[in-house]
Amino acid sequence: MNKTTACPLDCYDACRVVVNEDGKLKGDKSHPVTRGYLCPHLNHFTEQERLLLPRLRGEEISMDKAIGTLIEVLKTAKSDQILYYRGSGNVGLMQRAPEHFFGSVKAVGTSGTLCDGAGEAGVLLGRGANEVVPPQMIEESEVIVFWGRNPHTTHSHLLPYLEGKTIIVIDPIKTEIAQKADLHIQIKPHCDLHLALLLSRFAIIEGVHDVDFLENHASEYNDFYELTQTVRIKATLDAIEVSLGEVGAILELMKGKKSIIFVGVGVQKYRDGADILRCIDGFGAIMGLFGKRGCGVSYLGNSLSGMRIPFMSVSHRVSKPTVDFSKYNCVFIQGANPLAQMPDSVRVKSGFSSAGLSVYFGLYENETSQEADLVIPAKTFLEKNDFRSSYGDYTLQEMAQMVESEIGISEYDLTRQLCEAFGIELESELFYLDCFRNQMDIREGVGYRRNSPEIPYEEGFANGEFEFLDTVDLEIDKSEGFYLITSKYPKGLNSQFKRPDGVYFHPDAGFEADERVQLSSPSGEVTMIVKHDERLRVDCLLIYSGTADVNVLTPPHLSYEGESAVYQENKIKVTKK
Ligand SMILES: Nc1nc2c(c(=O)[nH]1)N[C@H]1C(S)=C(S)[C@@H](COP(=O)(O)OP(=O)(O)OC[C@H]3O[C@@H](n4cnc5c(=O)[nH]c(N)nc54)[C@H](O)[C@@H]3O)O[C@H]1N2
Ligand SMILES: Nc1nc2c(c(=O)[nH]1)N[C@H]1C(S)=C(S)[C@@H](COP(=O)(O)OP(=O)(O)OC[C@H]3O[C@@H](n4cnc5c(=O)[nH]c(N)nc54)[C@H](O)[C@@H]3O)O[C@H]1N2
Ligand code: SF4
Ligand SMILES: [Mo]
Repeated sequence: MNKTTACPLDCYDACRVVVNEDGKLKGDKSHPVTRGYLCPHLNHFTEQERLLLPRLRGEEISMDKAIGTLIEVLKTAKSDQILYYRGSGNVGLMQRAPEHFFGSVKAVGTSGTLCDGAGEAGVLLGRGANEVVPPQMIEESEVIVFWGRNPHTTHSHLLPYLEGKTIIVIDPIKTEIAQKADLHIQIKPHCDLHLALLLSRFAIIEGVHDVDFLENHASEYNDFYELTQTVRIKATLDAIEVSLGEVGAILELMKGKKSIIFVGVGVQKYRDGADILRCIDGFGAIMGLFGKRGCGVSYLGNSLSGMRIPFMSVSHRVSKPTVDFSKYNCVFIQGANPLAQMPDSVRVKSGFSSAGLSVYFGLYENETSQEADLVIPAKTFLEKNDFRSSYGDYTLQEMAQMVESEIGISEYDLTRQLCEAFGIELESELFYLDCFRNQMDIREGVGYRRNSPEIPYEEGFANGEFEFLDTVDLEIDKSEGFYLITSKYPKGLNSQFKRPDGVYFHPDAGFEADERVQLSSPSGEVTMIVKHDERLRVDCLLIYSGTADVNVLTPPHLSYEGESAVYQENKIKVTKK
């Protein structure tokens, strides 16, 4: 008999997965998002080479010995010298179980993100809460805007909904969706704030703004209009390399139409990422896109919003993108590969090597497992019980254990052993699973988070009104060098599965395919092999997320709001080797 679970990977789609009698994974036709197919990550999931045995300083050991060693070190370390660092290798809710132990012993955890935090801070400042537009809502819309988001790579189950819709894409790369779009604005990177302000200004000048909506839900819009008037039109259009005709064309296509703007992490990998999202939201408000069927501005949602998490959480935290591993006697890494994925890799690697006991709890061999003192293999999502809440819609799905395996340990079982050794109270696994199950509403065979909105912001904004940005920094980075675009790779998921390599340039950028170039930024230097990609602008270079050493080039700064990494802040100088 077929059994169903859900995909645990860090992805908007949160697919329902059918496991047939031979253990093969398939998409579920009856699920409104998956509609029958999975992506290559899950189609080849069971073929992935994984860690089989625990290791202590290079030597294979038993699981009992591994956990014994960990307990010994944890017992002697002071609580403020223990760091708990969890990544997003598996976004299941039971991944939070170990935090119950680390929170109970008053260890240090992390705050902020390597991902969407700058943008989310902007969303929260404007709207008060972060609600997403589920893909099914596209059926009721007419115009879809992809703004710094690449659905063919990162949200493929949204594509079937796009049939027959007018598509606008704002992206420095001519992505697949840009090639199919009715209008593609190949904007210069880090200029989205300016474009959003100009769009808002011209929307009002041309009278395509939604006065009713603004009077009722965003009454300060005249102040925002004044702010947009501080943008010098011609000089700004020249600087961001967008024409007046293109601004007009966006408004013409959206005028009077039900429109959804899907915004991705691409626009906010900068220190002022929060302001950028807030200006895009501001444009959405000017057009009256909130609280209506078939409309919306949708960023990455918060998969925990409205949910009760029954585990203890850490009370003391340090910023994740800038954490200094060298300060801790025990560093516990779970579901993450910080040596490849955190910014400023040179600093991260040296900090990690001078930490006391470094522990890697994961599925695969990678940069972090290679350097860790103690390696503990995890169980895969098919081998343990969990629940999956989505950040691309409001689904909450049960992930029941599908197979037995001798390999690895689950997050709950490891937590249980640690709690036992320290005399910390922990409920049964069933208790936690029931707690998540009790927060699920099942409608037409699909589980949803209880109290999730049918139409985002239908009840208005959490702060009463939409709050526009009231000051902006309009400076455009004119420093020397190429813009770094570091976006997601189709065949991999951050540093899991197939790893990309090389640096991509437009063929006219002055570098030959296969030649070696030295790339340098204020953060560091690396040598990479050149590949060509005609979809790029000539002033940009592309190094996919997951490429070894890409983060040698990225800075150790936090976004001004949201404690996020800012992967695209540094310009890159290139010299031939
Ligand atoms: N296949 C695959 N899927 C994934 C992932 C993966 O690694 N691989 N990762 C998952 C994760 S962790 C996340 S957070 C999501 C992210 O999903 P997306 O938001 O789609 O992420 P990115 O690919 O980083 O960026 C999207 C687009 O932003 C564009 N961009 C870059 N800079 C700018 C800019 O300054 N302005 C504008 N307008 N556009 C810009 C890029 O060219 C890119 O096409 O994807 C998830 N899905
Ligand atoms: N240059 C650049 N850097 C980036 C980005 C970028 O776009 N460009 N994107 C950033 C973003 S958006 C994100 S979200 C981060 C992601 O960065 P990380 O959170 O570090 O995620 P991954 O690189 O996918 O590493 C996940 C690891 O989790 C482990 N794992 C998988 N499943 C399980 C499990 O069930 N249990 C346990 N214990 N472990 C498991 C696997 O071994 C895998 O190696 O990277 C960020 N870094
Ligand atoms: S990675 Fe995303 S698209 Fe692929 S199976 Fe998982 S949820 Fe679906
Ligand atoms: Mo992410």
